[in-house]
Amino acid sequence: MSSGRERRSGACRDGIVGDYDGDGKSDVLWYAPGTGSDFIWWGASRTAFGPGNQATRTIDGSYAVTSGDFDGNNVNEIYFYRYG
Ligand SMILES: [Ca+2]
Ligand SMILES: [Ca+2]
Repeated sequence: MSSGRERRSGACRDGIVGDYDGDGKSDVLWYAPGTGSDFIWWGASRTAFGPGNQATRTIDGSYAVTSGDFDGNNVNEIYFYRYG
């Protein structure tokens, strides 16, 4: 797994890589702590990877985020953790 950070539309987002739909291609969750918009870029072998192939998600709140296959079914889950 790797991660990165980007700034778009005024929100700073963390990119969390994982295969969230289990198709064998890596996807990226772009998560903005707080109320900024969040979305997933779906990995694809024959179409453009990026904003043209994305789904919007609403994750309000500020969390530490990571991903992994925590139950061993070859699909990554996203783990949100709030300190305190
Ligand atoms: Ca995938
Ligand atoms: Ca899993």
